Amino acid sequence: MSREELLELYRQMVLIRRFEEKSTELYTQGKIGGFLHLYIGEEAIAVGACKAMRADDHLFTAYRDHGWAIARGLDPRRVMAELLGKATGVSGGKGGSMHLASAEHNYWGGHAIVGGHLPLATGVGLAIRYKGEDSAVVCAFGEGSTNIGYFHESINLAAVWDLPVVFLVENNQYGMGTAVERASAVSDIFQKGCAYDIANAQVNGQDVLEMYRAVQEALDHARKEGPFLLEAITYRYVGHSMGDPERYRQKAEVEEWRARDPIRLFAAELRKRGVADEATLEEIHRAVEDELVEIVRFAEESPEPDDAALCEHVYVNPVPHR
Ligand SMILES: Cc1ncc(C[n+]2csc(CCOP(=O)(O)OP(=O)(O)O)c2C)c(N)n1
Repeated sequence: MSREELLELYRQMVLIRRFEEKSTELYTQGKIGGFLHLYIGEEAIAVGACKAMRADDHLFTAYRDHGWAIARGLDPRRVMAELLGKATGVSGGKGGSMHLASAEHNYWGGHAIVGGHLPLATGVGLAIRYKGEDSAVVCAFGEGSTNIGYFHESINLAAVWDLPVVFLVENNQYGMGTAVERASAVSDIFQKGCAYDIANAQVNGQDVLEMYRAVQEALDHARKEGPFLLEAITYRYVGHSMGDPERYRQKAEVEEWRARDPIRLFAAELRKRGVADEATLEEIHRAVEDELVEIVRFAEESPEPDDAALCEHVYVNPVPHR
């Protein structure tokens, strides 16, 4: 990877981190309604995975989706506008935080129902095989979702039909307030792939370059052979969503993971490789701050959707043939 590409990965991670911190502020000020699930601590996964994806590949995610949208190349101003329920938002201001999507980017959401998007991702995998195309699907979800029927049905069919789907588990150790060992009989989630005889692996989700390599290999396998179950080990530093009192874990545990912060680790790696010195990294942080001001200004100054928009996008007529 070139110096520019490495620095771009760093910039994206910093932007996602600051975007999330800013969202917390706006939520506290009552400018964002509904739920808000933050991605702080998990940035290396989306950034590494999206770097490995091609433009014609497809992406599905759960509700912890702001970082994914930004990494996939959606305009961060329009992502923020969506959080604020504005007409300029990526989903017209009607989806909100959990329902980001963009057909232009082959990004099919942002899903609130735990595990609900896995069968949809499998369906897109089937469409790809049916049409004889060479693209693939990345479907990201939390470890809690692997205890749900959708997970087993989707992996089973993807295996039976050799579908090009990478099932990417973001194991951040907790499903709401429940630790993975308390909810999942097998807590090394990648091993669940063995039950369906599909390729599987575990990767350090705090390391953006490892993520990039692992997803690249998984996508390569998916295109040629069929599904892959990849488990990224990570941690979320903040609550499940805003308002989570976090009584289920010790502060020391959070601090221990903060020492393995994906942004700090990557900064150290860039310095070690001689790719960037302190001044270069600081400049990236400064540029992100400027961008953030513009992101928030755009979102705040955008209009609300008008009343007629409520009736749009309910039915598709005529049904498009893609
Ligand atoms: C079918 C369904 N059941 C329950 C919920 C409530 N719920 C929302 S998030 C969540 C935890 C999911 O945890 P995980 O899949 O590990 O994702 P994470 O939040 O850790 O990213 C639950 C149970 C839901 N949204 N959908």
